[in-house]
Amino acid sequence: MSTPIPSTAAVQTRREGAVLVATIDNPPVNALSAEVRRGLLQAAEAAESDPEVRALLLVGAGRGFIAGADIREFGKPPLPPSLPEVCNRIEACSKPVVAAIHGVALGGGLEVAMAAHYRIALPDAKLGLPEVNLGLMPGSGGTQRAPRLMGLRPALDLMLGGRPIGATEALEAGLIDRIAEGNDAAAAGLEYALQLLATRAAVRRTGDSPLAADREAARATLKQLAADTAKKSRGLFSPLKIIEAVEAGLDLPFEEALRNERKLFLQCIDSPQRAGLVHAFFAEREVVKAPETRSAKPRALASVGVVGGGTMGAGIAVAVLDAGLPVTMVERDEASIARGRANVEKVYDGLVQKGRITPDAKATVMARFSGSTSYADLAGADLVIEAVFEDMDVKKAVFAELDRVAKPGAVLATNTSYLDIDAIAASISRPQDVIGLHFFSPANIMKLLEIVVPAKVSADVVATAFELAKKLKKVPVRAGVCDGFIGNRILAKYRQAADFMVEDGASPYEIDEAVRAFGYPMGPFQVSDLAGGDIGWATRKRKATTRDPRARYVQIADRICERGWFGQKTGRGYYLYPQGARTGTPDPEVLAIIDAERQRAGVQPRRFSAEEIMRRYMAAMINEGANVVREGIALRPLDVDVTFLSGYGFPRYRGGPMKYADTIGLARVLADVREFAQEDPLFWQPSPLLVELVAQGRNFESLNRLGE
Ligand code: 3H9
Repeated sequence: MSTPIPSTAAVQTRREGAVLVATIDNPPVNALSAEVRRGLLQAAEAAESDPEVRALLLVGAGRGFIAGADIREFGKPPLPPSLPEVCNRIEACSKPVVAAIHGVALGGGLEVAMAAHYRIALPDAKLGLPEVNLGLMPGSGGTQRAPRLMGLRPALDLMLGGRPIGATEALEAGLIDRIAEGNDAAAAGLEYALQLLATRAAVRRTGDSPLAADREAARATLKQLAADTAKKSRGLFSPLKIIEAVEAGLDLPFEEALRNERKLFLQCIDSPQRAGLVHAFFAEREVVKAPETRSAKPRALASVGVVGGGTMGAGIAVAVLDAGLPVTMVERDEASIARGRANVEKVYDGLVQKGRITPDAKATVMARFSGSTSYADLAGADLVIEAVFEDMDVKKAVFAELDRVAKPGAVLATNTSYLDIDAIAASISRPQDVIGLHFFSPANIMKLLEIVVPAKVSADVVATAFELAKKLKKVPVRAGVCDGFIGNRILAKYRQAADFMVEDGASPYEIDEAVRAFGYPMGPFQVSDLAGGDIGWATRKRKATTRDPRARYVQIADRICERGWFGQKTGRGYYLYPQGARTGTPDPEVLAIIDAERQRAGVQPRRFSAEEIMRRYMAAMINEGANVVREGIALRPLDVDVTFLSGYGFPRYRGGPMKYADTIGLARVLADVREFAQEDPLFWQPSPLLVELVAQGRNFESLNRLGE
């Protein structure tokens, strides 16, 4: 028998005998909105004041327990009650409180569970404190309660790593008390609560126990961890705050430690890193909602063909195999297909060697792979991805074959990074089926997938490409057809800006250092050495005839390539790589080549500060980003951001180049472009979109929200 008592829409309460069951119901993920917080507070108070209630059970409706604080509320004026207040009220309850967890209990969600007195979880539960991924730290007692339940080191791993753990691990760590079989969290929780009542189990407040048994040992651990984290986290703010909050908890009374945690949490909330990371979180969820994914249904996608077994083709094949789909690879002759198969196998052999997969698992995956020298074997494929040599005639020849053999309705994709996909589509009888799928190398690892949409393609083909990205766990960004699409088109501009700076007096090493200090894992010249200078060289030669004769052209890279110095694979490029070293050392001969080029160009070298290097680098990137948005090549500024976050190593905590531009102010970016234009007005033409936004006092974010 259950007696109905007042509920809010977001937290419904009902009586099950002596147990008050509070169900959090705030789709899609039960985020802790102000209404949920109010509802939880009311439930705790109702449990306390109702003499017939002897225990409180917290459970989530739908897919999971609670996914955390409502991220959309960050940066807005706070609404009462605060989550710490709610958690403290739950913990203070004089009757046992049980949290029954299924699906996710993340961030504030796990903090609610840790404030309860007992925790039970279903086997599918994922428990985590991922705040660090958003530039935050647990702010509702997590830094104090997690170490008390789990021990210092496991709690710090949970908070600093940001990755959730499963139910079994949580049980072993002491984070939960029990695992229940089945799929009904409410029933399991109720049974547990009744058992607790039957055994007269006491209220058990996490905050009552000490944070660490041996404070001196804990202090030493934290000191070491802080030093390691400072090194590893490359300028991130919140990991050190997490350690600081835990350390303070060693000495402070629990309530004061909570107040201190709150103070540090608010510092994180106010940091631009939090704004950048939350922007990245939502932008990554926006990019998948391209118009065609709403207007059309994807076509069937059960088998994939790949044409070409080089590095790119093999990487794509691995990505598709990893998604559980069968792959047929076609190459022009037996030797090439043998090489293609070997390229695929090499990836799995590497994983076997590292102990990441078993030889049996490799065999299972390879059983889905077949190689062929006949296009006819692609007749059954739902999707064929072409990854052959980057040359228009070669690509058109492949597409003529595909047009001949592919079944009606098969999606025909090209992995070109520069070529005109409209021209490829126009060369066959079914342009509506042709799309660009621009993978990044190594294709089985890199997250970004540019989905390049030519004029004649049908909407369901675009929707299929997004479906593929989902299966492959890639981050898809919709791009229009132009030279370089979103990413490489913008890259070409800031790379040029970097080359100009080198000719004007900065060394490649200074530029790389400035770019790394900004938060990138590598600078542009290191990237060039890694990718191979020959690729860019071939592109420059191809474009030489169409280059604007008035445009400034720096020849340093050509001088380096002419010597056969293509980077890591040849042992030297901009850097020296003695005996196959992975990190390069500066090369005096490269500096001499640069000097000679400066003299030839009649340039008087000058010094560049790291700050000026980044001003120019970013101004070139942002200005071209604005052009890409203005021309509709990217749907919105956030699509540019996601492209650079997922494919080009842009520091995530800065949110992407367009978010960064908003952070420093578009007026400042425009002023920079105009200042640099005084030296080179042809290169530094302010983007009309940038000019317009500044004139209207708007930012890029205002364009992200259009159409909502
Ligand atoms: C925190 O808790 C701070 C506290 O310590 C202290 C406070 C004082 N809020 O990812 P999906 C939306 S910090 C608002 O596509 P999935 C999401 O935007 C928080 N909205 O689904 C999307 O909306 P739309 C710590 C949220 O099944 C929809 O839900 N928690 C939130 O692949 C579906 O999401 C986290 O960091 C949220 N917290 O994955 C967890 N979460 O449909 C962040 C999701 O309009 N969330 N949305 O695009 C996740 O990791 C994943 O979303 C989750 C579901 C695993 C939950």
